[in-house]
Amino acid sequence: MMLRRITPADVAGLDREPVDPAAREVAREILHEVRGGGETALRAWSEKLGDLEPGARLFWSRADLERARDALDVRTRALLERTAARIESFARAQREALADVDLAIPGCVASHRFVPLASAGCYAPGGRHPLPSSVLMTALTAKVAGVERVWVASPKPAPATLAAAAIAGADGLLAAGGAQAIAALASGAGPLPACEAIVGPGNRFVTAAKELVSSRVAIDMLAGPSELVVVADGGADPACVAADLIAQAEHDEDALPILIALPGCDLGAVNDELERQLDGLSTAATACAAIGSGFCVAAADLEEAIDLCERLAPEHLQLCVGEAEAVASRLRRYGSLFVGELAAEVLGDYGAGPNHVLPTGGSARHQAGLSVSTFLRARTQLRISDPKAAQVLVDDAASLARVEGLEGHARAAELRHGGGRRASSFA
Ligand code: HSO
Ligand code: ZN
Repeated sequence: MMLRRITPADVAGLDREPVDPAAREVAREILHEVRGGGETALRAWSEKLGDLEPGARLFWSRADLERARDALDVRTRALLERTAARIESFARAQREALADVDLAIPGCVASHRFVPLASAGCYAPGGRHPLPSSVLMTALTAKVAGVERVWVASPKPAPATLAAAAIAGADGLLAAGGAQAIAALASGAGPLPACEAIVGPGNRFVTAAKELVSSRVAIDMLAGPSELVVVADGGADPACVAADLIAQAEHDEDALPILIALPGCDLGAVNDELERQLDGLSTAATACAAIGSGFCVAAADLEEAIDLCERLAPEHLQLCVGEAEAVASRLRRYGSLFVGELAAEVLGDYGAGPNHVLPTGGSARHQAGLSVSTFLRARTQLRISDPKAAQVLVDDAASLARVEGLEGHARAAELRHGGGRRASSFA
């Protein structure tokens, strides 16, 4: 297995279309039916698509989830709890960094307050590789942001997924997947409330459905297959470089592993390591398919490597270079940056702290990954503290209103001259 070599000139932006048009049409029909038919339509679609055995449980209550958590083997439970604690600490620090504002300007206080959304639906894929880590990343972050009702949706949930939902403090779990799960999260069904935000990665039907509901609810992003760019110099360990590329590649046949090789990086050794490490790996078939569409590009120097990274704006960016901090300080466009060979991307996947739900397909140019901000909205407020001091504001508003030809605005402002009718209450 060898990474295809391309030249720096051949590197286009990642810009992959996040939504497949065919999936969008399927999702549109399912959304329409579940929105109209509620729980019955949701169950029917889940059974038809093989996500739910006839008559099986569709909704797991908080108490059900806690029972699943208590039934989990102690080691896995402790592992999930330790991981949750790290993700939670990071999310709390993020929340505390978002301060409310009260700005005093003459006669007036302008404020903003961070207000959490009321409800959130957190999707986590099921299938061959259920991702309890993604349940922790999304549901815990929503709870730390202050979202009152948090539901997880995941088809055929594994015991660890149910336990992770309990550990994250989720209020319930919908055992459904695909567009029908997104439809139910957006519209509500049975005990599941209509959610104000829907987050988390999923397959192309999930992504298409998220796009379709995004005019009614907040979404985190339209996530595509995972991608990783490794920048490696002559000192990089070929075994680490290959292992990092394989770790992303094993997610999905469409995942995209990319190597930017600086002078001195031993490409032959990296390819040998790919070969060696893929041999006998349980996920080799998927990883090989992804590595087949990945590529390697030799950068003439650090400047060119930085330029390539900025052009790609990848989801994950791993720096296996000697002067990692210096390079890090020059990079802007990435979902999450892993500074130095020891800061392996998989440590981020599994809850070192920063979230692993990240923008893909080059959207890191304009978008951030999931964080407490995904579940918060800054709402602004205005107060007049001293009507006399606020006179300039009143006069300017009236004047600007007349510049715009909006006489009604001008009069509404001027009625506040000197504090308006309630002037005495300011005395
Ligand atoms: N690399 C994935 C997250 C993940 N990896 C979950 C393992 N489990 C997207 O950041
Ligand atoms: Zn991963």
